[in-house]
Amino acid sequence: MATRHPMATILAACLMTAVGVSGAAAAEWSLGEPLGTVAGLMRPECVAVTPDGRYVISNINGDATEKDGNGFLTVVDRQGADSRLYPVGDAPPLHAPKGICVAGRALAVTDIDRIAIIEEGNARFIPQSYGTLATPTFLNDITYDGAQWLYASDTRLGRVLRFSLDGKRVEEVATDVAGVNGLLWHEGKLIIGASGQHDLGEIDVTSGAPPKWFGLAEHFTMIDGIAALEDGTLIVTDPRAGTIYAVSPDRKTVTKLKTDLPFPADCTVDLKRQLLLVPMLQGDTAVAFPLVRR
Ligand SMILES: [Ca+2]
Ligand SMILES: [Ca+2]
Repeated sequence: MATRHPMATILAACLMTAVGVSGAAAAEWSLGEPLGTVAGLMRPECVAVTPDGRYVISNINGDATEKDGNGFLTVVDRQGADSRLYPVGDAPPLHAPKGICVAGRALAVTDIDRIAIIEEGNARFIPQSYGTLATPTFLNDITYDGAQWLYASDTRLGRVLRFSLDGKRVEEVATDVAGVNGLLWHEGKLIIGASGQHDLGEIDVTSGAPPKWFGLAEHFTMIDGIAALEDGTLIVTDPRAGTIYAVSPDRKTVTKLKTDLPFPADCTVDLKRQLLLVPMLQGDTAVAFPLVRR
């Protein structure tokens, strides 16, 4: 049976409101006080926005590497938070779901050593085989190029992999990237965050060149969520520091937006409603912050 969390009703209410956006060219961003909170989550790692405007939250539920079969996805819609979007019925279990991205009509979800492609309550898992590549032990964030490839960070093995949606192909895009976690496909390039470098960088996947780092390592201890605003500003979470940052479109300026948060993980932006959605992994909540342009 689905459970509705009463704490989610405020967030559900804000799903009905679109916040206005000013048209200023050069902007600085801040975050308002939380508009809503979803409680009752179980080690939430990531929030994604579906094309129809619902929010999907992955719940690791237990150890991040254990194949315990108890991971699940929560959905937040206008009715509130339903603790079980997936799995339901006889659908195959998830273990420790982390990154989520929308790929066409499906959701792609990383789950330790595989990716679940979930559509209409059913899941299939990719890849069919890793072939000669080492099998991942900690697939983390995932992003879609909108055409062909799903890109996923393999944090423990320090790689970025890409997978064809049909599960037939898997390739290494970058290696020797210690602690690679956050990924975002943005304007034809792959933005990455890595704890080894403490930095954000960019990969041109067509060149085969190693990541080009932005040189912002002094600001970060760990980089998890990466989201982009319409002006090219990046919103970045540092879970270890409990902080959310903005990185300017020229990638030169880093601004603290919120501090003292309980492990803010893989965030996403709802551009339509101008909300930043942040799962708090150690708070068992997800919080919606209004994006305020000054
Ligand atoms: Ca689990
Ligand atoms: Ca992550």
